[in-house]
Amino acid sequence: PAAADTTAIQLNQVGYLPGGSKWAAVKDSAANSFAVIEVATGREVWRGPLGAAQPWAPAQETLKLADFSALREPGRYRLQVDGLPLSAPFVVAPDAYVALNAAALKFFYFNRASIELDAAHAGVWARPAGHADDRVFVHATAAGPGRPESTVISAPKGWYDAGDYNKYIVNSGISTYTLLASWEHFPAFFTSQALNIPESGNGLPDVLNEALWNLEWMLAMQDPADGGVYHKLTDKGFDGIVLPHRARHDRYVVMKATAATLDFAAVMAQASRVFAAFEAQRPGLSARMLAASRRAWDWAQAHPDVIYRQAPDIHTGGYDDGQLVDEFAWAAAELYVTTREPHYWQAFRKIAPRNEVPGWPNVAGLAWASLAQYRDRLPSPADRRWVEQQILMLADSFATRWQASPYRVALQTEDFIWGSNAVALNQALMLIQGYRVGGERRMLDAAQSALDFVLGRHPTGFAMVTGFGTRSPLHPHHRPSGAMPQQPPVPGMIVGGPNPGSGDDCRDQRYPSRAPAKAYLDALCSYTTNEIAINWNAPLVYVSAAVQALTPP
Ligand code: 9MR
Repeated sequence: PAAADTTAIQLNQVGYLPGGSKWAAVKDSAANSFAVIEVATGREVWRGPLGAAQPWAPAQETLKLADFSALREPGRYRLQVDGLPLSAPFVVAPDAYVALNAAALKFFYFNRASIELDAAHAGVWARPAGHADDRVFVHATAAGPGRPESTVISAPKGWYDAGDYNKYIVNSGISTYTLLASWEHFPAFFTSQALNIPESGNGLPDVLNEALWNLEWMLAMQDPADGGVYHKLTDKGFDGIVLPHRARHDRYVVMKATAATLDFAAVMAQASRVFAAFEAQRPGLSARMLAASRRAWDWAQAHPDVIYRQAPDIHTGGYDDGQLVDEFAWAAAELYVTTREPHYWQAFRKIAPRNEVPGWPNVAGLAWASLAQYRDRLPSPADRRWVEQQILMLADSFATRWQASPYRVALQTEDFIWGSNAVALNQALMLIQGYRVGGERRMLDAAQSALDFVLGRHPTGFAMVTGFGTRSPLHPHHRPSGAMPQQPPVPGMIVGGPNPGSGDDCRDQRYPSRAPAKAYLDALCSYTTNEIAINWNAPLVYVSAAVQALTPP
């Protein structure tokens, strides 16, 4: 039979929790009802009315919604609408997102630098070690009295950023934070998880084992002479589509800059409080991280406006951000929560930026999320109310948009930027903070909808995570996957998603649509819509764990 048309009836192709909300989007059709069919028996187990046809601007389409939230019985089903092909199959299961979460986290292992991926842990995606990064040159832009140009330093480990083989502190910051926050907010969920990574069983939960791989690299990116942090460790240009051990070019640490240094300070402060509970397994690590964080903070006080600028001989990712208030606020907030020293709280209060959806250039939301998590550490009840209000205001605005959206997502046309799938997930992450603070069910349901969106209730008909769902990306812009064309892509990777600014990265292949929510191409060349990245996978880890852990049975 022909491949299912996953665009006619769009739903979460991975599945739903018995107690979770369940929505599908149906291409405008004459039908006014839908049925849920059990796959094994062909039996109709549910019938309900379709909503009214409504246009959704980002996709330039008209859709009807099907709500089958009340279907709680575990099983394997399809949706049926007269005149349309059957939907992709999906499950209702109490552990619907457990395997997805594990794969999303294991992606970080697959993207590790400086280690061989052996068959015992990596299966068919085994590969030799790439980039030892033990002989890295100090670039002219990073030279200082202690480390003149061309000094050789060692900064191994860490994760490759994305489909490329470079390591960027700014993007590592938000990604590592998000994994550590997953642990801080849902420790029970992650305690029971076994990922089969080399460190599994060593007494640390695997989410922390994985985070530590990157934290150890980050520590090596701090200049011991003054506490400033290099912006990135990089080749001069991007590699071809080869496995990492074949990508042999000189590596450089480039320019100490304020955003990188503050992101480092924030994450090290957070990591310090997390690893304080594991002193027995990692003696001294927590204290070392806090000392590194304080030194980075001090460097940023003395160098408050060193904006990263790409040197003419460096052509890899920029991650340059000219707006640093949010980075200062985030570092101050994390340092306050960890140390409870009033001067950090004063520093935060003085500049407190508005709560907004997080992304690598805007980390304000991360500060608010940590302050909310530890609001019992705030100096006064008024401070506590202030933080709760900031969390609830943003979450409420997303929940309101979700409710009013004919497609049941908070995303609007302007949210379809590079990495739009992660915009949806980071909105969900902030909705979850709202749910955790205020307990309003619609905030959890709206977060669930964002997960549905990236898992197939998506106008492209794709479940946007490799290896999951009926129709998922087969050609992500990911060098290891592209270099092993005989294997399916590395599993558990979320691709960037629709990006109407996609331009001409694929000269020989056409984007099927320029509608903001549909400008997506499953092709290796499409780095603007089909790349993968650590900062997109991290909120997939967070949100899938949160929805799994928080949804009532
Ligand atoms: O995610 C980044 C996006 O916000 C920027 O618009 C884009 C262009 O600068 O870069 C994206 O990040 C890429 C990085 O620069 C290099 N590694 C791959 C990243 C994902 O595409």
